[in-house]
Amino acid sequence: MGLSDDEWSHVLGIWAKVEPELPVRGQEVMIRLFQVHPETQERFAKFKNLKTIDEMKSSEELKKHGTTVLTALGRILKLKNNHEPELKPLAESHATTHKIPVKYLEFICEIIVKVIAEKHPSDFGADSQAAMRKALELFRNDMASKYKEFGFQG
Ligand code: ZNH
Repeated sequence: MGLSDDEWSHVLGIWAKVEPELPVRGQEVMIRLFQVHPETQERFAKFKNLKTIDEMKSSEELKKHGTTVLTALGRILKLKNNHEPELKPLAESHATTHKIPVKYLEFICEIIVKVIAEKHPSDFGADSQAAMRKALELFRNDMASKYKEFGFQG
């Protein structure tokens, strides 16, 4: 269930608008993830002690991590339907070291769509949103099947 050329051009078109602002968007995504799904924050030894939104906002480490996550995701999206080489090491670390359930990947993907929709309302219409959702679903499905290869049920 790959995406069509047209769907990929929607995905990469909006990603090109997000890219110049990755650190601040990454920070927003992480803070929103921790606010909406506090259980996800517990997974981060280095962030679980950040209590208030202000503490989260002033953490350079959190901003850096948000950048790392969105940069990795962007690399995967740009490989379109051929993301396997980039996805494999990520699936491995998330299955064996971090042990992050697929459900949490769903949470973060939904938040990514929402944050982009809020910041880019005129560039991220229904077709683009649908295409991005499909790309993120492909990402999650492939993460989930790699998880199983690494012996993690997700
Ligand atoms: Zn993650 C890390 C990406 C989601 C948790 N991550 C990480 C990194 C990257 C990423 C690139 C670095 C490297 C490695 O592998 O380790 N992520 C990512 C992406 C996504 C994610 C792309 C989607 C979109 N994660 C996630 C989630 C969670 C996580 C959801 C939870 C909840 N991660 C994590 C951890 C870590 C990581 C815990 C480690 C951190 C430190 O440093 O400590």
